[in-house]
Amino acid sequence: MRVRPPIPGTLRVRRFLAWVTAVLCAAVLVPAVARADNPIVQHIYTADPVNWWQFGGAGGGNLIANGDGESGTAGWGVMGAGTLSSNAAVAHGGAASLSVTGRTASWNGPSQDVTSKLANGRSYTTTLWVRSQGGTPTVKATLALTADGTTSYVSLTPGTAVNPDGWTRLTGTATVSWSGALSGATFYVETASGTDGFSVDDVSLQ
Ligand SMILES: [Ca+2]
Repeated sequence: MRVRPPIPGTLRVRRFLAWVTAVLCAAVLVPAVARADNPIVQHIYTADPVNWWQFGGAGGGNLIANGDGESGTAGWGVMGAGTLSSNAAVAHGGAASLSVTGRTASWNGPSQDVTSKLANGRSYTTTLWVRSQGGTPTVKATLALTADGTTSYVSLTPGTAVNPDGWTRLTGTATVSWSGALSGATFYVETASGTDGFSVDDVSLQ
């Protein structure tokens, strides 16, 4: 049986120093490699642009573009059937409102895509002014959310009767949340029933 020769003292010290050096090198080099190559670690060190709504905090502006209708129909569309136009004959504020005519279903009305502007789980306050072109329809603002292929509807304001003689204020607060990946979010104004034409002005969602 072979007996291991004793390790001389100087060699022991050298081995210890080599070990200490290796540990120190690893301590310095491993985080450096992680910073350079690991996207998760790198994310901590980079200043990515962050939007206020990602924090779900208070403040921020109106998510509805051209909510006052002073820029024609810019930013707006129609949910389903109907024709949207800028109406200078009636305005709650400024010089014009947005009018929808030719509706064929109660859910038709002025609409706007807000998909990229919402924060999951946040509370939103909606305010708008509505006036009918005839009749006294009950009007409400709704948010259609499509996530993971399923569409759900959030009531943003209670249904409120409006009339052609003046402007009626609609307002409400609702928590907006969804499960999975949000692929679409449409803000729109509709009636509880019927197809009366109506006008909206000073629309805000914030
Ligand atoms: Ca206006």
